[in-house]
Amino acid sequence: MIKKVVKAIILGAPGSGKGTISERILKDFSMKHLASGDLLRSQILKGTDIGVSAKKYIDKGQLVPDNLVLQLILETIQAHKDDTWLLDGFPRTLNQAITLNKIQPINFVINLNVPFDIIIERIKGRWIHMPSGRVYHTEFNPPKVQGIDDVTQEPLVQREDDKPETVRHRLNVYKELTQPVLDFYRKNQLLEEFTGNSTPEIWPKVRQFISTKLEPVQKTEYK
Ligand code: G5P
Ligand code: MG
Repeated sequence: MIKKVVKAIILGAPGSGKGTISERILKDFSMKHLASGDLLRSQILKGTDIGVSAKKYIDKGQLVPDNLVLQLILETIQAHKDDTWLLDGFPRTLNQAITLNKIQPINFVINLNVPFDIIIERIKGRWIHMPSGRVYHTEFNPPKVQGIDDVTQEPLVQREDDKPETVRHRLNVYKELTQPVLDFYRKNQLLEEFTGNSTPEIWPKVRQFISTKLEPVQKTEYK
């Protein structure tokens, strides 16, 4: 059944392509992108109290404590209560999932399943535009001009937590703390799993699935 207002979640290990697939979803469907990582990095850029506290955890590849993340996300959800949105990277702990469940019914949860060895390799080539969260890759999705954001012409940076040893730690944290979140949504029959080695392989299946829930606004062709 196609609904008017939809609340959806996209989950997956660090580097599984949540940001990349979300960008494609946003082009083809009318949704707001609420990404916990982008919201936290924006707090860091602004130098807020939450940003200063969160940076210590993010740079080490640890999860930011639930109380800080919940404060930020619940405020954001409240501000977008009448919108159709896609929540990226939240919830990441069972406690976050249970808290969200109490205040906001969710229509579906997409989980991206990409092998860890592929993730470790691809993250080495990631560059981002910090203020917007736009994501590039030196080979898979290069900017028009090397090191420069296509939209603002501002410089791109590599994330502090993308160092190989930190990425490995993030993947372990994911296995330990976020797998129970997947079980939670599986049990609630909300989880839709997409497995593959690349975004071109996964994206058409995600698009097809979302088309059963939301009317597409356009169809974008990708290489
Ligand atoms: P984030 O920002 O949520 P992660 O760790 O969940 O970070 P991340 O790293 O942002 O996830 P992603 O969005 O899943 O990864 O992946 P992506 O950026 O789209 O793709 C990765 C790279 O691969 C890109 O360069 C992309 O171009 C490339 N790529 C995509 N597809 C392909 C392909 O097919 N082929 C190739 N070759 N390349 C491809 O969270 C960061 C931190 O914030 C805190 C935590 O500290 C976390 O570690 N945080 C939270 N803490 C507590 N609770 C929460 N809910 C939190 N949310 C964030
Ligand atoms: Mg991301």
